[in-house]
Amino acid sequence: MSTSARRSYSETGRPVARLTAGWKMKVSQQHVWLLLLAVLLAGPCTLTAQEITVTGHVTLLDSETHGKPGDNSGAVLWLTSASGLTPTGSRVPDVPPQRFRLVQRNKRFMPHILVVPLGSVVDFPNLDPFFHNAFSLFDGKRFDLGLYEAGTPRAVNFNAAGICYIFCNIHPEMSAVVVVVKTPYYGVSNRSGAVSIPSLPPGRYELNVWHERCLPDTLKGAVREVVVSSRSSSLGDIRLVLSGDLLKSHKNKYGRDYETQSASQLPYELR
Ligand SMILES: [Cu+2]
Repeated sequence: MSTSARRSYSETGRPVARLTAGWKMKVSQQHVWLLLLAVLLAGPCTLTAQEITVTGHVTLLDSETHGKPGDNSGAVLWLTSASGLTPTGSRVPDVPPQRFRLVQRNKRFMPHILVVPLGSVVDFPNLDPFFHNAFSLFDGKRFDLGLYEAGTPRAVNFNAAGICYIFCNIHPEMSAVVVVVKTPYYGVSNRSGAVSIPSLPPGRYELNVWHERCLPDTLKGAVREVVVSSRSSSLGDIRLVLSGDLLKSHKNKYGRDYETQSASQLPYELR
């Protein structure tokens, strides 16, 4: 409060009580703001103390490697609760809308495997000096981005949960998988097989697993309930039997075999 304000109040004869009340109000408002600030600052600390990072290990059993240690990457693990509530009764937190990139470069989709929370948008920039296509028509979100060249914006909103196999209608060797999950709790195994899923509230969850070379029955058999607590944060070793390369035998977007590459490429190449 300014000096002039103080003077004008004292000149009218009523001001002292009002001034005092005003100050009291200001002081109590300050207390409220300080309390709010303290709660805001303390909140995340309290939550963090209850959140657990779950770890696990994936072993991919491939008959081609004859039991030798191989590449254990690309297995997707996610933890869900069917009720939409966390096992402690609070609502599963909404994952804010996120944006991802699945790039087309050197006739490859990169990354080959992408996990996104439901509702995420993925950009598909073409970074090659010739046309590409991206389509997904067999499972999960279905779309066909048509033929397009570098600099043409193309994006897809993945608003349906599931496994989305993505191919290019010109280049049969191009493939990617977008795994759309309805949970913020997911992770992907690295080459050594390690998986880490951060920030889980303690409780019971359903563990789901996916790998592009696993048959549906193998994946169904891997589903199990897990208990997450400060004393139980390991998923242990998850062993998955691999089949042949299921993506290699895919069809084009018309459900037919691809034509020979040289013939199919000619109309679209710019160089
Ligand atoms: Cu292509």
